[in-house]
Amino acid sequence: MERNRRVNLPTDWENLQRPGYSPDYIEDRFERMDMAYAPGDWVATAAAQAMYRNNTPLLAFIAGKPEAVTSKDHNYLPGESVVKQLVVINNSRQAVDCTAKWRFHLMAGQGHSGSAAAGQAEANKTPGAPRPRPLAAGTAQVHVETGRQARMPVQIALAPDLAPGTYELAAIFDFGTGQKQEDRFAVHVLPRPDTGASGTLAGAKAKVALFDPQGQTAHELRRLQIAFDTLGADADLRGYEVLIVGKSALTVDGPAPSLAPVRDGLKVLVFEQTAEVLQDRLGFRIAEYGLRNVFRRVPDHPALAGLTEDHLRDWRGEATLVPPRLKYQPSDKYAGAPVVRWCGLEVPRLWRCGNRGNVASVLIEKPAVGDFLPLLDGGFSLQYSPLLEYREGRGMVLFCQMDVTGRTEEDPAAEQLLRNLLRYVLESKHPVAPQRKALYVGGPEGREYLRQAGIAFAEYNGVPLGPQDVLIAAPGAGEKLAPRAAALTRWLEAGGRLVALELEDAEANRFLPVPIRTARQEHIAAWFPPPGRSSPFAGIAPADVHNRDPRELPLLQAGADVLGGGVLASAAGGRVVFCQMVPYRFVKRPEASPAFTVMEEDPAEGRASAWIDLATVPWAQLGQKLSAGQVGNTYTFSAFVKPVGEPATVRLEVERAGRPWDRAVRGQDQKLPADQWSEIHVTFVVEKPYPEGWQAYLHVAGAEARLRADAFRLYEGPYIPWERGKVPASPKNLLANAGFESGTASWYFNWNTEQQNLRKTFRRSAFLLSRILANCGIRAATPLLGRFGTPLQRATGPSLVKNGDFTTDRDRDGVPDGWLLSSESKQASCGLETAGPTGHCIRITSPETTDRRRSGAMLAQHDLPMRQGQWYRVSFLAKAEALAGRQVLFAVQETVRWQPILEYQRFAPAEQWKEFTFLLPARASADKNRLQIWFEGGGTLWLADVRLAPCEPPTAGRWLSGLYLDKPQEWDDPYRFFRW
Ligand SMILES: [Ca+2]
Ligand SMILES: [Ca+2]
Repeated sequence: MERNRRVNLPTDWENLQRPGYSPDYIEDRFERMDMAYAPGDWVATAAAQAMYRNNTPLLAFIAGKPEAVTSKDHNYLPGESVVKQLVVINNSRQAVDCTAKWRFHLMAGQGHSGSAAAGQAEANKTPGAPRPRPLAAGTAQVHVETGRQARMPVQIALAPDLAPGTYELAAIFDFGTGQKQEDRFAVHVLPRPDTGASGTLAGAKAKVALFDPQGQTAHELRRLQIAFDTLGADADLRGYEVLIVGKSALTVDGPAPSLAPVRDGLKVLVFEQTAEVLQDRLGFRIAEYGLRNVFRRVPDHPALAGLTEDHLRDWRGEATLVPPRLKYQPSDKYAGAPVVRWCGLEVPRLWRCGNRGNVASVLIEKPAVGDFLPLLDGGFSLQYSPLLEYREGRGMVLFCQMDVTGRTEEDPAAEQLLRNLLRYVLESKHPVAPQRKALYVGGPEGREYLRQAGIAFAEYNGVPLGPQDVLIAAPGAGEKLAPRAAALTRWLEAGGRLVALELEDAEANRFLPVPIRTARQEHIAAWFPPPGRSSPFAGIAPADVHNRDPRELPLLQAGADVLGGGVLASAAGGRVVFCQMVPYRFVKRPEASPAFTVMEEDPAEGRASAWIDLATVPWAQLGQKLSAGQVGNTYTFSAFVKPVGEPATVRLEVERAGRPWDRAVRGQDQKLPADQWSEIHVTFVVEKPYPEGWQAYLHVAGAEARLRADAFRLYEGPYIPWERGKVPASPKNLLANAGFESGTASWYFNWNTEQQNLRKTFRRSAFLLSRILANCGIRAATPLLGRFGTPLQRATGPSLVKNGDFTTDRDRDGVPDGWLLSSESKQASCGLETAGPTGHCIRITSPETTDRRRSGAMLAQHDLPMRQGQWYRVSFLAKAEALAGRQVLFAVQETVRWQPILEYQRFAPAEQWKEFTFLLPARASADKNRLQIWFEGGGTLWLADVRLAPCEPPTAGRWLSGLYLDKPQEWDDPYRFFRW
């Protein structure tokens, strides 16, 4: 059908005078099912089909085993039993009889390998094809009353000699009503790990060290008969070829070995670490999500031997890296919704309910700096990797965030992956390729980007290249390289590598050995199968070339092996690589965010001037609200503006400070030259009253504009030029703080939205380029190795709380030294106990009462001096019993005027001990402060180890530097829950 085709409607002359609309034609339709086209024009998507299939009055399907009906266990070993249930749900208005016939057979249309999806598609395409011989079959009959459901167990014993491959459990449900339903479930049988190619690991000769305070990984290694030495954090790693870092071995602030020996060839296998460690200690951006499927990015990598995408989903049992329930703080900002800290930012998050079937609980965002090869990826936009190989010097660190260790049930694919990983690091036949030297030739943008990305490079100046050199050629390179085309050809044949960025054929063909053809065409997205390990594009996903800001690029058409529709290509046996989408065309200053500040620097007038950075914002307004001028009078609005770095487009406007926001004047857009002060002005007559007042502002257009502004004037009368350095002769300025000498006071800075499409495309293409260069042997240095051995200091000073561990009570009255207990109720009491995680705690009890406000209890300590703007880390352990009010409050109050210094915080202790931490800025400076923890109503609260210590701002952390080029913002967290 032709969408949005114009359809003329006949004129209904007879009824022309009737009320209501009488449309002449239909053209642009609001394309919603109830508003456009005929119902038959709409085709159900896969999601709609799933809705139809699962939302009829009768529903029958294959479900998980009785202990876990939602489980999707599908990876099995020969000799195991597959246990499922056939579930029949009767939501209809009558009782039904259902006959379920099931059979288990080798998946049609495939041998003992290949994907289930392909096999299923094949089976669906050929309904007449003979069905494979069933290996097991059965029939069950059930009577289900209306509103009830029935579950019929199915158990299939897999023969001990069953060939590995994809099998299928198929069930047909025949209801007495004549309705039939069908369901299929793919079962993947993997080879026994102790047979065939994946035999024992005991023969590995490498000398292995293990750092594993938790001991879960040691248990796995012993089970696999791998010899290792258990080392402490300060051990000397010399003499070891492999270091294994056990699951959860690292903590944020605890000791761990330094990984500097990696540069000399040490191989490190890091098993599952917590989100906190990966983010706070190692500086990764992470996603803690609980993925149940991931994708192969380098399918022929030895770590993935014998595993397909089918095996990498819905693992048996539960993962144990993260607790089954989300750890969060209830947020006052988001109406009590859970918030977590992601990159130091408070972001709302949905609750988590269990880890069943998880294959990767905490994933690492693919870094844009350093040689990181994702072997698997998953999560939002496939931006995260749960299996990431990092190379530096002659060694490597392999991060395994796949949930292979300590599952509640074993999964054969998890076991296969574990053995693959160990074999890969224990065998010495996978040396890390040496680093090469980079030279750059081309325009300034590429050079600036390489600098930002930390790539060490030299300028290409025409000297002969060595076979280990990599030449990065960007637009502008043709001039320099054309005279040396013959030498370049010889160099490429000798082993040289050339990375061509955004080159068009006219320029490239001046120096390349093979002529290419490019065409400027719009590029949005492309799909290609994951490149192999030896490809110059190894580790790159279609998602990395997804352009969220569609535009024309010089796509490769001919003369090279094209990937992704020509956005990538290689020639000369992979020695020439083309990358036509580069990050710096989307964002040039990735660390910038929209900003308005006042600086005592480079003023047009006085000492201070305003500084504006638009980052990716398309436009912004810097202005003031003021009373409107007199009708009939003439006014002039002017300002000094100095674009920085690049010219900027600005205009002046005065508008009504309320609906309909109509303008008193709108100046012309003016493109001002870079790096010099210009005065712009607009003179206008007030033609009508503006009772709401005016908003007078400078409008700045164009992402990434940066400028200074100063000496605004809005005054009655015609324009009077202001010579800088002289006192202006103009009449009274209606603007306050017009020269920013009092900081940002009186000014507002409005901007609409950052262009997330640019930010996201930058992020992905930055990884893309980093990966292409790394595949050529060009690696940016990162601080990663040093961070392993460098614990994070959480607090920057000692705790201000005296006797916070509740060890002393000299007068033995039950109230610990330095603390006070207060309550409206005389029966409230407290006492010290030698119990709890630290061995000492305080118990606070308030009697039950009908009047909650007349009871409850408060534990307080006075005289904690605090400084405005300083961040404090508050931490304590707590548990409670029978708290009528459920919640407990924490605050620090200043006791002269009773203002909160640290904002009120709520927490809900449970019957088990739990640690609570809050990171809070002091709202004022004061010495007479009272720390207070209190609850209303009856109940008992236990507290231990109360600390309050100055700390670094939570927004400052290792994730800000070293591994990524852009600064994280709240909206960069794709798992932010945005309903509040
Ligand atoms: Ca000034
Ligand atoms: Ca006492």
